[in-house]
Amino acid sequence: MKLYYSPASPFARKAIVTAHEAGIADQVELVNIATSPLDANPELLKHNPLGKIPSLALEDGHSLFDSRVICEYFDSLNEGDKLLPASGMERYNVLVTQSIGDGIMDAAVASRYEKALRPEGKQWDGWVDAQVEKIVKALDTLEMWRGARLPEVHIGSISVACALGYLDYRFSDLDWRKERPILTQMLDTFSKRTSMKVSDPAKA
Ligand SMILES: N[C@@H](CCC(=O)N[C@@H](CS)C(=O)NCC(=O)O)C(=O)O
Repeated sequence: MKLYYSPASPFARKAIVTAHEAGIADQVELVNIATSPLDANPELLKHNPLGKIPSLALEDGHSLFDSRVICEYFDSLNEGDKLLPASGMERYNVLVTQSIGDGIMDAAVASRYEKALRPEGKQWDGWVDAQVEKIVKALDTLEMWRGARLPEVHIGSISVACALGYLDYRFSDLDWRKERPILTQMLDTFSKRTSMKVSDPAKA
């Protein structure tokens, strides 16, 4: 199967990290592709009408997209400990942790597009500030919420680790580690994992 990705995309990183943690990375061929909301890559559009990465092309011709779907598919192939618990509150805690991680990435990517893609005279600082506010509130919630079980490896903590990595990569002036020792410790520990090392956007 082929995973369309870009090294800078935190959602694509989440899929790559999950493939490694699920023990199936050797089954995934990475295809580095450039795309943008204003100029979708034609090759990518064959697999995802939304033109977004990550997108996964399966051998049988089916395509899967949205990092949540791709990560769940990778976990279905996982023969070790599952990254998404099968049922109960454990499952929903992991899923909502993933939602917070994905939400941080959504807000961060939206801010990045506002600054990098929108013509200067049309940029709206108030809108960017509102996205940053979402990020800050989400980080504060994760710092306090023990239900997120951040030291463990699951689809939720993978999403959060990729979100924090993206903040380091694109939003270093946010200083997110300040007064957030639990998240700081979490990313320090996560960053030592092979899955995170091989997908580090700063080393691409
Ligand atoms: N909900 C999607 C979001 C993916 C996403 O926004 N990817 C960005 C790159 S980080 C993208 O492909 N942007 C191009 C576009 O919006 O057209 C997921 O979880 O995979």
